[in-house]
Amino acid sequence: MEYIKNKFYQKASKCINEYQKLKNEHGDKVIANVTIGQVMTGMKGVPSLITDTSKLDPNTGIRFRGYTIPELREKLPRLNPEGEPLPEGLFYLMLIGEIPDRDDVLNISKDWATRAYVPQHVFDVIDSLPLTSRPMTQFSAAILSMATDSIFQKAYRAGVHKKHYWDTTYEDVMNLIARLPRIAAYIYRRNFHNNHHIEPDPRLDWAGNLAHMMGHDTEEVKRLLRLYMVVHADHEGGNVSAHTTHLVGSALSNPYYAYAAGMLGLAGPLHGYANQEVINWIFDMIQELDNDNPSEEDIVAYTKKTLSEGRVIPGYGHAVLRQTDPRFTAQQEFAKKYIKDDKLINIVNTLHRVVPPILEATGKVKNPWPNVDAYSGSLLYYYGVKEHSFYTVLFGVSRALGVLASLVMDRLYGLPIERPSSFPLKWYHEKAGEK
Ligand code: FAM
Repeated sequence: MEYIKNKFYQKASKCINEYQKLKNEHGDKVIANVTIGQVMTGMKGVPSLITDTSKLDPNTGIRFRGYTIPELREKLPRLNPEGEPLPEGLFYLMLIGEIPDRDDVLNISKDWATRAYVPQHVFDVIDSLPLTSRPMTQFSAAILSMATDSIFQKAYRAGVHKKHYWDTTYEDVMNLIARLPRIAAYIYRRNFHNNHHIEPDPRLDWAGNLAHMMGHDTEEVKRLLRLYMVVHADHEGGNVSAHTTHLVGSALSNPYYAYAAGMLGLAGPLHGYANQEVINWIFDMIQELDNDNPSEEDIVAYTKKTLSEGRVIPGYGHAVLRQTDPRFTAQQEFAKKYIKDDKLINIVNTLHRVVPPILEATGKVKNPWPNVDAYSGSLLYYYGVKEHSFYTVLFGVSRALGVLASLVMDRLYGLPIERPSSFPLKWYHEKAGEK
């Protein structure tokens, strides 16, 4: 499967010169001013990272190498005309910058199937954790334990030249991505199906195999997981999971360390844990109202009550987006197409109507619209993946595609260690002209 690696190098190596030219010839050019407000609100909008895989527009949402989600759903190869595109195709697009043909995608599926072997000690690490430990704790521990296999780390210690770092990073990244469905499914079956594990089927595609190993071996769940893996894969470079993976990787930590660190960020409730929180929050509402078919008025009242308790409404708001998230819309369209009438999905749709004006009325929420997490849990639940404490693991499996494709490029460009400056609060007071 050297073909994909060679193709990547052929295309991406041209950018090394562009990077060097910008650094050497235009290093002094000013591209932005930074305000105290930006520093005080999480550096939003400060251009400071290089990420080629995708770019987020506040109003139109994510584009992967220039393609919107509806364009991807139309153009990326799929297994059958009625299905969803394979995430393997999106990985190819993010890495190489071109829409793949069907053979390219099937080649990646095969490549990952041959790399999917998970060493026994990874299962031992998972099994050593109590069942009370969260699935994301088990997932990140499992990823970390695979660092024993890092080819990059071995090559670094052997003194390989820095211009070759990308090569062993690529190998680690492909191995890591290939193993994730097996690890995720193992955690799922361990926690929720009495440790009855299901062996991988190497003939299946990456997401299809995940559904199979989780025990949801239907075409419907495979189709849903293919969509899920595509829409969650990347959201430019500044979000917590992508930025953390890049930051840790910038110290030349091996890809297992870098991605495990990114996953610990994804596990936070303001980021990827929000997909679980949405379902937790809806179920708390149902329980409190003692009604699984709440009226619009009940939902409005519960939303306002949550806000009055100083809590956030999960699945709403975004640090960059200022419109409904197209990842939300893609899932909503999927639900419209395949699901006729479902109580949980009806609640999610009602929330979509009532929450934005309530958040807008607070006068402080910059984006009152739903994000990706507002829909994902209800779809999984509908199709029988009801164990919501597991949902962030699925988000994590998908997020590997974008953040690890970027890590290969970081190493190809030879990006340096990241090291912004920090100052005491007093310094900012002085800059503001205060004493
Ligand atoms: N419910 C209630 N208050 C909210 C809110 C929400 N959904 N979204 C923002 N706010 C508040 C926010 O807490 C802040 O309040 P204070 O000034 O009192 O601290 C104020 O509105 C201004 O925040 P912002 O500038 O609009 O948002 P941020 O850029 O600081 O934060 C989010 C962005 C996503 C962390 C925030 O909207 C939020 O907490 N949303 C709910 C959690 C969630 O759904 N996260 C998932 C995000 C996602 F797409 C992902 O990463 N998967």
